[in-house]
Amino acid sequence: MNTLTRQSLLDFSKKKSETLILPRAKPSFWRSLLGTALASLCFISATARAAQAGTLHNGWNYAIDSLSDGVTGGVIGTNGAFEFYGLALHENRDRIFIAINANLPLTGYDAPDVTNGSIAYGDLFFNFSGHSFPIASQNSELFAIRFAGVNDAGVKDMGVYRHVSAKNVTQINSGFSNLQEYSDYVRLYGGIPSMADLAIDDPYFAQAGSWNILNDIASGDWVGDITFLNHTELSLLGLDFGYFNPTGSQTIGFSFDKGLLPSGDFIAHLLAECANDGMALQGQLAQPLVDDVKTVPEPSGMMGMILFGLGLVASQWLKVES
Ligand SMILES: [Ca+2]
Ligand SMILES: [Ca+2]
Ligand SMILES: [Ca+2]
Repeated sequence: MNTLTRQSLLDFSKKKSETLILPRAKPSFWRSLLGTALASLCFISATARAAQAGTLHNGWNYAIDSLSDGVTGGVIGTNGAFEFYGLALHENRDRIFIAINANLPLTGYDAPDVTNGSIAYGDLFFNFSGHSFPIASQNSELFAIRFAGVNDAGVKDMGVYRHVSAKNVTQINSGFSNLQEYSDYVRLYGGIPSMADLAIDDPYFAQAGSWNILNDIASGDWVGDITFLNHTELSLLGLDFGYFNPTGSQTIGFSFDKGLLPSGDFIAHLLAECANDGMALQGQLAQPLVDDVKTVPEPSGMMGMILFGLGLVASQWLKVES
């Protein structure tokens, strides 16, 4: 038997249901043993690939935000610079890809009277801890990506960070003091405040309080680079924000090595430095595929041995019968 590739493992996985519903009229020793072996392989294959939660389309997991919760002075919604539309994540075996659709340029919104002369994107946080955001920040158990080089993060380099704590920068970016104040303002102007996959008042975030919106990295350990992606590259990867909504003027995309983040359930989120809009994405990152591990006994080898053994038994059996 040829070496069993990942594709043939996946083919076995697809055939699992067929194997289980074979006609039972003539159950044979061969068939039942082969079925057991196939079911075992399917189990290996299925457990090696974790399912993603969320709104899936073309292999991307999307968080689609309200289109009437971006605050640009007295303007609420898509006519303003701060409207965020959506956040999306795609993964393959080696890389994680992030895409953001919004009206806010990567260089931020020019504002000479605030720190660094612009109100930019805050950092993109990933929380795998199961704790609320303030607790995970306090414990420095966040991961984060600094992709907006002009923002007011407490770390200098762009890229992926771990052991991250977060800080408030709304106070130095003409922003809201707390999330409750933001959502009250949006509602006052007729908008619908949302954090995309999470409700605006989800207890994952602190609501009331003074300058407690934590939206930039305070500190963390840099672990790797990000690579920006242009529109063509994003389209080739299947990105399609237009499937859900009209889209904003800016699409920002980047990728990084998958090994820089853990696997499992996460909440990711992003806020403008003024907290004039924000969005959260819930999802799950997959475990590495089983054929990445070459040192364990190969299923193909096991299958070959089983089939060879069965052939010997059958030939002896046929000799006895004849
Ligand atoms: Ca929005
Ligand atoms: Ca700023
Ligand atoms: Ca929002």
